[in-house]
Amino acid sequence: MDEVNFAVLGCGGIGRRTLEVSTDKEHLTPVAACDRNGAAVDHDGLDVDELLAATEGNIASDGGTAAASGSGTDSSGVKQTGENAGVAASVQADPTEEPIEEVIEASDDIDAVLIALPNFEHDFIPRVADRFAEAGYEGVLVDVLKRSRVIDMLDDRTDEFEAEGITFVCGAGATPGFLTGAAAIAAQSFVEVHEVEIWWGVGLKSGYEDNRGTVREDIAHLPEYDIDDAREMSDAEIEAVIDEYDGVIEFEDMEHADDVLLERAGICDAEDVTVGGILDVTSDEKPTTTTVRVTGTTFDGETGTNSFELDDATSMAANVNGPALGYLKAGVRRNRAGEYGVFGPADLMPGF
Ligand code: IKT
Repeated sequence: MDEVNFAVLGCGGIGRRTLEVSTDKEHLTPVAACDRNGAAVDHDGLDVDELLAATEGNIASDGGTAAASGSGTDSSGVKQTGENAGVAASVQADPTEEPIEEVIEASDDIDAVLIALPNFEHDFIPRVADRFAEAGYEGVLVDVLKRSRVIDMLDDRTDEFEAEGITFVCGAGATPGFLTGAAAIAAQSFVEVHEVEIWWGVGLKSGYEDNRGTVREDIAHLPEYDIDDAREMSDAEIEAVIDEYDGVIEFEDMEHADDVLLERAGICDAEDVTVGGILDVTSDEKPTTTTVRVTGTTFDGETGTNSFELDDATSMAANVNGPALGYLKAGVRRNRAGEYGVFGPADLMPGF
């Protein structure tokens, strides 16, 4: 494929690891990165090593991604409990109060933008997309959002994206994302899919600092909390919740968009998809093997379950950021072929 210039909005764990993974991938050149404090733009390609060294251990307590929106109501609203320079510490960056605006202004030669921002307000990522559309951006937007209800908000913008020439790839992390795509492949044996069970395991002892944003989003799935609680809680309060569970939290019936993304691809009903998993912040070992199980009936009347397992040795960082960049490239292919609108991971797999 031809070269792809891309930008990353948000330089917390996901943003930084995506930049790192991209250096091992072909045809990908990161040309812009920002967080709430600053923006780095270099049309010849960022020096990723320098940017990572400058931001490592130097991110805000919310993961450094929360308020890359610039100001006011565009902030995702996480309570700020510390001040760090973030991207602005890089020699390639300038401090700015309008980081997303800086990237939009530089977006003429940007083929794809990875939105690596947490979504503590459900319409936050759709509103970021609006800003690109209103500025006349023509290219790919990719997000790693989790919540099912955001997909409808993006679908509502399909006409606008098509008119502007935007290809939006939504839910492109691990789950939804990698595992949704795996379910779409596993469903190919069947003419009717009865059930999709997604079960993940994540060990985040050394990776905890880098993934505070993800852990915060996970806490919002516990029955006693919601997204507003998770947004408002201080870091100490989040850690107190984790301590209540002795560092190992099991999640059931998570509102993850794998369900609507599989339904809109015609594979099964959203209500037949379940997502759950175990997060262990006391160990880097996965507490359980990440598995996708797809049960269905074949054309010749057999009922079977196709299973897809991730290796226990592959990290969450590998399983989120590799697929995110893979879906980004798939989005660029679609965009260059003139296909615009909203695509989920299952739409980029064999049809059902
Ligand atoms: C996500 O970031 O996609 C969701 C997180 C789960 C990641 C699963 C990775 C599994 C693996 O590496 O084996 C979580 C719900 N925050």
